[in-house]
Amino acid sequence: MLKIWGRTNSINVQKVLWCCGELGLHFERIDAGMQFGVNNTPEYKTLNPNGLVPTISDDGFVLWESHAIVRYLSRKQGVGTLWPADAHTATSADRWMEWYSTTMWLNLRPVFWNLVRTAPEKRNMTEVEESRKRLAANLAIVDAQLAGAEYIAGESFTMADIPMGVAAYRWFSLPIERPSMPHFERWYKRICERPAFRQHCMLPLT
Ligand SMILES: N[C@@H](CCC(=O)N[C@@H](CS)C(=O)NCC(=O)O)C(=O)O
Repeated sequence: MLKIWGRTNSINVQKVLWCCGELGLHFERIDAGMQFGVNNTPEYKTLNPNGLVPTISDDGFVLWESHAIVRYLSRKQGVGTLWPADAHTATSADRWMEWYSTTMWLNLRPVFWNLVRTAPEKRNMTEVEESRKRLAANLAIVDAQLAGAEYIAGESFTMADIPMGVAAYRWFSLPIERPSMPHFERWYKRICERPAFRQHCMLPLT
């Protein structure tokens, strides 16, 4: 049995839930994080010493880090779909996931955190604007990639579309200036048609 710990409004939990939806996996989800607590208990920290969500247990195999979980499930259940069968496409997908974590997320996080999780009078709007500009520059790279491909890693939907999809939902939902990016917008429209994305990711930002 696959167990997933994490609250449904977490961007990192949503990646895992969406991935499960794409793969048609059954799972049990346990609320954890923020108002639910659980993640700071000694029991939880034996599973994930960071005290963060998501964490999974797949028949006793415990794993944390959302991208590692998406890669694991994709490789286990989605070879030829989420996990591309050929090494070049799989590695390219992996590269975009790495780039999301090491580059794009660092710019998205301050925009999201200030505008969603911080009281209006405490928001650092200078940080929001500087991060928004850097994020727009990151997304221009994605837009250029999508000018020559239907999806992030090529002609079909893969695990690489998952982090980009949850980020895109925030980019298009937050009250921020957005330069026109026609290829990125076309791709996002198609992502919004996916039932598992609608179910797990298109939720109010809280
Ligand atoms: N790199 C980790 C980051 C995990 C993380 O920061 N999770 C946040 C939620 S998005 C968290 O657990 N915050 C504490 C809480 O929810 O109480 C991953 O991708 O899984």
